[in-house]
Amino acid sequence: MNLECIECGKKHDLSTVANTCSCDGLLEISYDLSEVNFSLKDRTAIPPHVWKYRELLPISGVPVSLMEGGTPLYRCKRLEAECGVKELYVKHEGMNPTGSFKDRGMTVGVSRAAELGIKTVACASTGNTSASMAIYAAKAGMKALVLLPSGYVALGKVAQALMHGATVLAVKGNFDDALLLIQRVCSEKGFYLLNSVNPYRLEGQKTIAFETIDQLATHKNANVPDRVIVPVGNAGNISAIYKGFKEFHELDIINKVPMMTGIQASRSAPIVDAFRRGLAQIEPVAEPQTVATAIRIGNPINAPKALRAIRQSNGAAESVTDQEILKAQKDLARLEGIGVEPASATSLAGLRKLIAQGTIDRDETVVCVTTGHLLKDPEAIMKACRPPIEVDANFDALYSTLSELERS
Ligand code: AN7
Repeated sequence: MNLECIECGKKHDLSTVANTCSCDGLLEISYDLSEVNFSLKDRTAIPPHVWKYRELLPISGVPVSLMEGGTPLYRCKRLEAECGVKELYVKHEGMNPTGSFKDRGMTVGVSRAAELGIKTVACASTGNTSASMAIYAAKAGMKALVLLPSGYVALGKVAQALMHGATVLAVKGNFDDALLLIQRVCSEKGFYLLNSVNPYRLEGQKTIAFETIDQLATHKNANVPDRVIVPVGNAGNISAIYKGFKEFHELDIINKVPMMTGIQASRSAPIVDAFRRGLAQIEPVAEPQTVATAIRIGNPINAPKALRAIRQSNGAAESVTDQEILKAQKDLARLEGIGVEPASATSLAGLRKLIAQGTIDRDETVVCVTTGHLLKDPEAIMKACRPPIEVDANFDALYSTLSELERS
C-alpha cells in the first residue's frame, strides 16, 4: 500500500496524518494489485457490506463498523419507460446506518483514527458527514467536533449529530468557510480531520462501485453499467466510485470502466463549469445556493480528482435547477417508492437532462446513485407536498372531505 500525491507522484509515509502533499496536491491510497490476495472470486455469494472488500481497504485490524453498505440496487422499470432509457438502476445509499453514503467512508476513516490513537475527530459539514462522523465517534469512544453552515443544514442531520453526542457549532458562513476553519483547527489542535479530503474516507466510499458490479451480476442481462451518475458537492464520492471501478478493472473483474457523470445544482456548479470550459482547475463559486443544501458547496476540495474521474472515463458533468431536482425527488418517490433527499435526486434530474441533450444514449445501462434518505430533510418534504387535511372525528365529516377531494 502507498500514499501518493495525485499531482507530483511523491510517495508519503503511511504513518502521516497529512491529507495533502508539500506541493498542495491531494493524496490517494494505492495498492500493488498484483499483491492483493483477492479471495473474492465467488464474491456474489457473500452478502454485500463494506468490509466484504477488506483486501482492498487500508485497515488491517478490527474495524469500527455499524454494518454499513449492502444498500439495495433497484431496477426502475417505470422510470425507464418515463425517461426512455434501456436499463435504469438506482443504488440507494440512503439505506445506510445514518441514511447516507457517508457511513461507508466514516467506518474506514474512524477505524484509521482508532489505529492512530486519536481522541477527537472533526469535520465541517453540510449535514450528512456530521451525522455519520457522530455515530462512528460514539461507537469508537471518541469526541466529535462539527462545524455546520448556520441555517443551511437539514433538520434530520443536525438532530443526528446532536443525539449521538457531537459538539455542534453553527458557523455564520457557508460550508467552504467552515472547511477552511476546521482544517486549521485540526492542524493546530491535533484533531483528526474527517472531511473527504481524507483519503481513507474515499477508500470506504469506493465500495459503492464494487457492490454495484456484484449486484448487477445477479440481474440477468447486466454486468458493467455503461454509465454511473452521481450527485456532486465536495466531489469526494464521484472520485471514490471511479477509483473503485478502476481497481476492479485492473483486477480484470470488469472489462471497462463506466462513464462517470457528475451532477451539481445550477448555482453551485464549479465542476460543471470547469468541465464545459475545459479548464484544468475550477473557479470557486463565492455564494453557492440551492434547495439541495447537502451540495451547497462553492469550492469543492476534491475537484482535481473529480475532473480526472470524469475526463478519464469519458463521462460528463451537468447542472440541474432546483425545480428539476424537486421534480425528480417526487418522481423517485411516487414512481419507484424510493425516498431521497433533494441532493440525491440530482442524479435522476441529470439523467433526464443529458438524455434530452443527446449526451446519454437511450441504449445505455445507467446506474443513478441516490446519496441520502428522504427523512434527512423533513422541511423540504413539507414544502413540496400538501399538508394533511384536518377532519372532525365523525363519518359525516370524513365522507364530506373525501367527496370534496374526489371532485377536486
Ligand atoms: C446527500 O455532509 O459534503 O461530492 O458535509 O450529503 O462527495 O461531497 C455532503 C455531501 C451528495 C456530495 N449527496 O458528495 C457533507 C457533504 C448528499 C450529500 C453529496 C453530499 P461529495
